[in-house]
Amino acid sequence: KPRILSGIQPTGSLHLGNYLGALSQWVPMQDTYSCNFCVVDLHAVTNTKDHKLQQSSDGLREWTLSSAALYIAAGIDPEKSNIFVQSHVSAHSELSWLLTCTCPMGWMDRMIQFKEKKASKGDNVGLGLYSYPVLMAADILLYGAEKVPVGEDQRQHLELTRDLARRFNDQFCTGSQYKKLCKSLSLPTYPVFREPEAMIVKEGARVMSLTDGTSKMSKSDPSEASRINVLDPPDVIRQKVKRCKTDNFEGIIGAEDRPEARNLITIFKAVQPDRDPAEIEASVRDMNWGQFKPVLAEAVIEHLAPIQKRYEEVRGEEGYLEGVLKRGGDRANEQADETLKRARAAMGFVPRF
Ligand code: AQP
Repeated sequence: KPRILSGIQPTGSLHLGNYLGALSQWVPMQDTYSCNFCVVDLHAVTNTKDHKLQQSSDGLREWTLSSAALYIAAGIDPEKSNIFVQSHVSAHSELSWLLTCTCPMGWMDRMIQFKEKKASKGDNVGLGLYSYPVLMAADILLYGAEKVPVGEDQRQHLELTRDLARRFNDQFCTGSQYKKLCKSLSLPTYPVFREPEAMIVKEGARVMSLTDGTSKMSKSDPSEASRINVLDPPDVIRQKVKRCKTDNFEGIIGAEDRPEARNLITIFKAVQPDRDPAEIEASVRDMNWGQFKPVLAEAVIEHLAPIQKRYEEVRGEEGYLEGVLKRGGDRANEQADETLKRARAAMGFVPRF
């Protein structure tokens, strides 16, 4: 089966955007692909001091475990897919350094996401955030992933991954020397890295903030009211939906330029995947906001209920989650070490005695 790799940063409690845009999209991939889903905690620490993560390392620990448990609760099956924590596989950090040393500064200076974050955070951005795309490249290349499910905003980072793979292969994996070396170490002679392809997640899966329909729902938004967390209790969901931003147009469907309305309808459809989208629209077309909001809240609550229940079971069963992460980490280490060993050898590091 072709390999896939994806992950979420444990920078907070996972929200409806992470669930609809990532987790729920991963679930059906398990039947077609050999999947690696990791909790990317090394990426999470690239956030600098204005971020809530800095308030306590307990936060990182808890969000890492709760994210992994939510992967399972949302339908990622540890028997089919490999679930692990990024920092449990030290090859990610090491390959990231090797790639950092082959990456021209100019390539990094072009990264749009860093420019945007720097513009909004000023001096609060750290070196880790700058070199984050190289760590992401290491994540992908270690497992020889053929496809990477990414949002449109990550497309440039995936292009960088392809460029880094090609540059490394061209620089270190051609010529008779390389082949001779591989043979002497009993390693395969084909180039170390596979160039991955983007699997762009469909546009409808983008969930916007409840307080501003033009910016995406995000863990790092300082306002709790801006997002629905997957683990929010029903009353909290009702309150958040009740208070969310709307507009003064009549009816909740129609007219192009209505970001909040569009977002709420998108959510309403996404949490009822078994219903026909046209029929869903027809059922709420004549409602006003006061009528629609409770209906929306109940649909979200109903959709999340089984996930929340499963989450409690996963967290409640002593040793279960740890066992899943241990097995996942062991399998990931095995695959990653293989690639790292070849990358080290190709660059000229003396093999371990
Ligand atoms: N609002 C969203 N709508 C749809 N998909 C989303 N994702 C995130 N927000 C939305 C998807 O979730 C996956 C993991 O994201 P991440 O945690 O690695 O980073 P992010 O995209 O930066 O997510 P957040 O929630 O906004 O986190 P912070 O605030 O820490 O930066 C990705 O597949 C992403 O597309």
